[in-house]
Amino acid sequence: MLKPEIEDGQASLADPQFRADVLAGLARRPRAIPARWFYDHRGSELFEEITQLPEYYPTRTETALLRSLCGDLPQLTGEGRAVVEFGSGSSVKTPIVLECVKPSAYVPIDISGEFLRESSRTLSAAFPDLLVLPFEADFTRPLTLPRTIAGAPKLGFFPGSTIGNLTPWAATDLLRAMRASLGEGAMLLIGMDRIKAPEVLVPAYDDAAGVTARFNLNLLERINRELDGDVPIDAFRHEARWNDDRARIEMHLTATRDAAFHVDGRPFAIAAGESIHTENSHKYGPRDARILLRGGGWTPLREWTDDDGRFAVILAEA
Ligand code: AVI
Repeated sequence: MLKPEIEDGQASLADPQFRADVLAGLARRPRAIPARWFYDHRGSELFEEITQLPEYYPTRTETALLRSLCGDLPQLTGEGRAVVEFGSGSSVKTPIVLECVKPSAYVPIDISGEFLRESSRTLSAAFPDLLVLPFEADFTRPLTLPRTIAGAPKLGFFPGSTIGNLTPWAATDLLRAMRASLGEGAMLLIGMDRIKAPEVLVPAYDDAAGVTARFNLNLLERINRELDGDVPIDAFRHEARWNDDRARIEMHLTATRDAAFHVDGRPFAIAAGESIHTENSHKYGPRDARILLRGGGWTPLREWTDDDGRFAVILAEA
């Protein structure tokens, strides 16, 4: 979870950064709005639904991989590490890693305090003897971690192929920031989605039940609700495109007819066929993933993939 949500009807409480990103994103060409704004309350619910879809292989593939690599992990990481998760750790993946690594402490980092507190409470209940230290912060910048874990070597955990939502440039910066935050002797366990046939990739982002379409279109609903918009949602359709040159799935909201609308009092127009680019999900082949990690200051140590080579979990050291 990346941002706090907002109560229905409280347009005046809109995040100023949301307003700035939407207004700038609609004015520029090509139009683009950062994917972080998908995750209001409804968007988070829809993303949860996406992770259960038959077409969306990443979540179940990575979860199965983590279960199978668990036996190997303690001897690779050693004992007594503090696990630092980049993200609130609300998924089923966190307990799998905590159970096998048996960390000295667990530090989930997230910008949304509400999500962080909720997931930390759940984890504390499941692991009553574990020191859980929720840390509300923007992990895209180097951080000073809580002093309580200053002496312990760290194991960073960044599952879900969330790194793929960043351009390689920004992904490298993030990996470097993580390395700086985790310090000497750190390790990183990271999930990365692999390049594969568009026949598999595109349906994963354009499912038959239309959940991903609702997830994408919810951004327009959020704009109307929070930024006093009158975007005609029925004038847009969800589109998932494989961009082979950049090895990424792109999500777009494509206008099905010419449309004019307002956001925050400002007029905008879009012609039929034009789109608002809303998300990138980069995919990495085995070598690409290793180069990305090395570019971010990490040395890959071990890699696990499923039998079909769809998804990889990589352990790297600083
Ligand atoms: C959160 N992130 C890793 C997801 C992905 O696969 O890029 C977001 C998502 N967008 C549509 N479906 C899933």
